[in-house]
Amino acid sequence: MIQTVATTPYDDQKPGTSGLRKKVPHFQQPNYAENFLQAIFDASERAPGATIVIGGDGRFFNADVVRKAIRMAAANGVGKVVVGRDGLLSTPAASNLIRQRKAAGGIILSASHNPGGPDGDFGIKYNIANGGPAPEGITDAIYRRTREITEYRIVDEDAPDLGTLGTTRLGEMEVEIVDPVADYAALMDTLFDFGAIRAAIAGGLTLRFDAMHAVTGPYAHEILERRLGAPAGTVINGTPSEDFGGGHPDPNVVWAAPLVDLLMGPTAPDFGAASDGDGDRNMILGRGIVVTPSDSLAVLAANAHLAPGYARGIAGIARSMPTSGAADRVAQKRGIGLFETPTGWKFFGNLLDAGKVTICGEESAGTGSDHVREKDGLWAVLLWLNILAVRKASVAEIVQAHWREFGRNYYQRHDYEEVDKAAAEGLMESLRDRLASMAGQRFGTLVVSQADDFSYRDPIDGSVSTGQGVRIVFSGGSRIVFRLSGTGTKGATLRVYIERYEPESGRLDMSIDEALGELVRTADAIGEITKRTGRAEPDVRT
Ligand code: G16
Repeated sequence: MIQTVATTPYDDQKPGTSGLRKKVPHFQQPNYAENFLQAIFDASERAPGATIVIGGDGRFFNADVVRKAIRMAAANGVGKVVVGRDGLLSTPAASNLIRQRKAAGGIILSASHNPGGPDGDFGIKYNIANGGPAPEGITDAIYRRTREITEYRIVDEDAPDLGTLGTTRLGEMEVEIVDPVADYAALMDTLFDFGAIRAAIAGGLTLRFDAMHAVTGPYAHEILERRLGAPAGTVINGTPSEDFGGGHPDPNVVWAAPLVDLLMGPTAPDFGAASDGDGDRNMILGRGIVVTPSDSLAVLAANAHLAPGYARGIAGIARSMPTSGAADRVAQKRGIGLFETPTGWKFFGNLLDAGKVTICGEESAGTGSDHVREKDGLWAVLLWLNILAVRKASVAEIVQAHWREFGRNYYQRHDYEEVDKAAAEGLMESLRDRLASMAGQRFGTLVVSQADDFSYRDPIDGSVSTGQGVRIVFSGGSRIVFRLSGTGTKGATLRVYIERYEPESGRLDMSIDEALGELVRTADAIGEITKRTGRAEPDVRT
């Protein structure tokens, strides 16, 4: 029986860079999750009887909200829901299922790389029929709906057991519980030369994959160990846990430090990788080297044709604005298009749908292609493995050869977390106020050549997104970018992105401090970071 439950709006349900993310206790307020879910059902378009995909990264509160979403879907005219067993679906696997099942959309429950548990973070995101995150027009409509909502609809029957595969009914709606891994693993098999990778592993290529107690564990066990023959133990922290083993499922040098230590140490395997809470981010390492996400994007774009799924070459590359220009050099040399978008995977969707780009990437550890409409951590791992298997060179040799051919974009991101919101906003506002007068100003040896606040006009649908980050470019091409994160759940996170391009063959092996030291000092001088935030050092450097 359908129940209509009276509710009152919350005023803070505006989706950020990637859906609505808040602390778990915040989400547990009466009707908080229900209001947002109802707003999704109300604001998104779907034909009567349409299919919806539902799943999440397994964090605390995931199964509760999966069950709620199923019961609300049944009360909102959805014809069928496809749900990952135990409520689990990695974000790229959800994107794939939406596409495979021709679903009208999907509800993905995740706060990505943010910590989980009863006091951790939770999130709800809506993806559209192409499998990608809803564009701003739809997230704005969802937000507007949350401001005026007066009731939500839910059936009073319980949701079926999430652990049992197969199809049942809930009211008028079909509920299909699927193996979360099967379709995704089959897709990977079509893109990569599993035979070549298996042969390389059998021939001695060693690897380690850290699933960080998050959703990619079952995917990595199936693909890396069972299908590609990597020995048991290759996948570590491979059982999803509700609080990610008490850690941050964030694949970077801070939160995946044990993996980094292993790859830098005397018993290092040839290849190391990690993924995040919902499986869309990746970190790539080789023996003695951490590959920055921006370099990884450039190397993958330059070598993708070595994998069967991309043998005909790639149409173009897209990167988010703060991502380094390393991929631009590949696009330029190969004569293919390069698109610079605001931060957020949702901005790649139109370009991918229009066939303008094949590979996309972001400095925030995201890379992916037109096989789905989300970034995809294991996809990046498998493309790297395919390249290693074909080129028979080490990760370090491949990266160094890449720098020799294209030059090196030295790059670092500095994060100042949980900064006072007003102070962070004041810092950005002050920068914006000074933009017009900045060109020509000298800081040490650096002279500003251009300064602006990035705005983007989508070349496909003409939509415009303004205020996407302050860019200060110096003569010679070095640059500093300032922006506030759209994924934090407490205070504000200031991100400062620092980049220097170096084409000289004798200068490809500088330390990061040597290459970027002056720019880092200049970022503080221009942004007045220490003065305004009270922070002398960033919390995280990636
Ligand atoms: C999300 C978005 C990415 C974005 C990242 C960081 O990733 O999908 O496109 O780059 O957040 O965004 P921000 O700098 O605003 O915090 P994820 O993995 O958190 O879903």
